[in-house]
Amino acid sequence: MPYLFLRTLFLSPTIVFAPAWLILLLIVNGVSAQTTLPDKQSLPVPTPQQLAWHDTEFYFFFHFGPNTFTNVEWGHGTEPEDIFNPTGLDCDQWCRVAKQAGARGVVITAKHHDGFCLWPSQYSIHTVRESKWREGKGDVLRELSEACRRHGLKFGVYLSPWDRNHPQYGTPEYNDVYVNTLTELLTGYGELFEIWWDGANGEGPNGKKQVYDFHRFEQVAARLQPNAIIFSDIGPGCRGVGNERGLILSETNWCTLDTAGFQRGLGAPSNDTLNRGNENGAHWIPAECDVSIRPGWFYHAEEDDQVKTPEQLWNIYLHSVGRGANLILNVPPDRRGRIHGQDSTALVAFGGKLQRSFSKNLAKGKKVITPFRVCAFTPKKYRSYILDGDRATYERLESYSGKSRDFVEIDLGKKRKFNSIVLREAIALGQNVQAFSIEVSGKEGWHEVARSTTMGARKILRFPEQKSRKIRIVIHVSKGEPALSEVEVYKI
Ligand code: FUL
Repeated sequence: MPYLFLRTLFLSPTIVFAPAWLILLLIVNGVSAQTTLPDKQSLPVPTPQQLAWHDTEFYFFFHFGPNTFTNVEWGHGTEPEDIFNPTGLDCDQWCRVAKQAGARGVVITAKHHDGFCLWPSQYSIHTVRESKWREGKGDVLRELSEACRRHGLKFGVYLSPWDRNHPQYGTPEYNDVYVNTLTELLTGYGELFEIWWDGANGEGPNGKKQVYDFHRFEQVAARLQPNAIIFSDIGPGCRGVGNERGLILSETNWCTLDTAGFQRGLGAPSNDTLNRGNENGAHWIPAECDVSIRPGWFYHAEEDDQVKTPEQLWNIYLHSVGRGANLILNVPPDRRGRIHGQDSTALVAFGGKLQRSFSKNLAKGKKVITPFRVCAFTPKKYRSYILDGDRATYERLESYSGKSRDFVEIDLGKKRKFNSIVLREAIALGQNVQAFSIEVSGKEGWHEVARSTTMGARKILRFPEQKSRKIRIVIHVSKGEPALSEVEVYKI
């Protein structure tokens, strides 16, 4: 039997979701859905929270704080609080730009290395409360989290462990301070989708470095925001990619990573390993690509003419989201507390390109042709779960032998022009595909138009324009039975 349908991504053994003809087929073949479920115990799989995070795909990063006003990237922690004084903070404008760019969430630097808190923390005297801004009554996190809710964006926080201001930094008590500030963030601003931990570990005001109690921080986060994904070099929720250019550098991107013996910061795996992941890594720790729309992370007026163009952003998107990673794009608000016109113009154009590119899926609702007939009950053509536009359904290529060229064939109904394919592996079952190609039927038979290694959460493949009715996704090497949740075909 070449394919088995299961409507659910979780490994439920139930067959109540299967179509009636399939149930009949299973009975006739003497196969139960239960016995055909994959034996994936040894393959790492994402948690439901990580699956939701994969779906978030692209979100904004906001670096905002005293550095915005002092024109530096790393504040010293000695800046007077009054320096922080945005003249027209407008978090709704940030969210509008994020939405128009196609982002699904935002993460803000609640506290950067200078220790200044964008909320009135009880555990610091270096906060918005000590500034003149809004007469010390302001709270950037409150305004942004509420704006996110209004605009349907997910909300997350960056809380730098390195703190160049706090007098207790460098002592064991600082870990309590960090836990307390983390607790304020995790309990005061609604549901968070991501918590961002920077690996930087420099000296504090007393010249000492801190030994961070990350284990305790993780426990607090898991208890207070169980749905939040923790970013750091080595997770546990998602990993950095070893560069701050927003790129997965090769075709290969495994969502799995080995972390034993590694630490955050200087003790992290090599940049190459972070970029590609470990093919047989023990943990599901997928890649998140971070990059700024400007050369710096914070706003600097002299960089107004160095904002990335829509084309550059598109290229970054193809090399991050298009290679199975998530993209966190930094868009630093200016001294007014607004996104500068140069940035918003580029972002709106990029968002339009994104929207247009993926609006007409030529394969949606079309037919998959089974490579061979199984029995009298299998329709030769059937409506497929990989073409239904629903990422929660999938099909497994059960005939996969590990040796032969097993493929899925798609019939677009009539000849169409296309130049891009988007594939989604059913990663809830783990990441299996190691090598695959795309073939298109032409006058002289089938010819290859693209070839790649891993597939993962999302793979965008571009190739010269084709005009054809039929497409094959050929699996060359896979750890186990390949399972696809979506195949989309576009003319971009
Ligand atoms: C780095 C920090 O040192 C930068 O200032 C920035 O926040 C970037 C996202 O992470 O490690």
